[in-house]
Amino acid sequence: MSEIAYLSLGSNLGDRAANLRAAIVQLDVAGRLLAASSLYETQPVDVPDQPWFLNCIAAIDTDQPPRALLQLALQVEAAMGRLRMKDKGARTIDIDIVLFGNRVLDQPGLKIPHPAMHQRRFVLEPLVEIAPDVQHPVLGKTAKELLASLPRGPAVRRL
Ligand code: PH2
Ligand code: MG
Ligand code: MG
Repeated sequence: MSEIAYLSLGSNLGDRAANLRAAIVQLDVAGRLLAASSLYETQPVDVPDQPWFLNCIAAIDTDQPPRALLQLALQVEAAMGRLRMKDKGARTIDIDIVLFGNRVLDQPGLKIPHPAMHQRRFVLEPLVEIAPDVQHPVLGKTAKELLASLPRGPAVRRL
């Protein structure tokens, strides 16, 4: 049985929009693309001293188990020449699994839902654009509800 996974993509080096689009195309090895949000220009969080990001969300219908999907996402990052210079620092492409059906996983290197997704406007705004009613399986709230309860924070602007 296939499941719907929501991936958060981010880029803040090089041609950011081209990087996001290329990553979405390459993710077809992982499943069928159901929807991709608009691109959002976002102020960096956690490590503020780096270029602004473009972020988006892709929804894919996948037969892969979560660990295999993670491996495919990491392979796409590597194929696109991602270098990990600094934790949470600038990168050509970052692909994170934010939701995977209603699964809850806490394994080394693989936490689903993504542990910070409900606090990040750069995740929730594009997620609400394509899936306002998707449920967070631990918090029991929809993406729309999570976004509505966020305090004001770093800037997120839909392009
Ligand atoms: N990713 C991070 C850290 N900070 N800030 C924004 N705006 N967008 C990101 O994708 C992002 C971030 C770690 O992966
Ligand atoms: Mg990330
Ligand atoms: Mg990542």
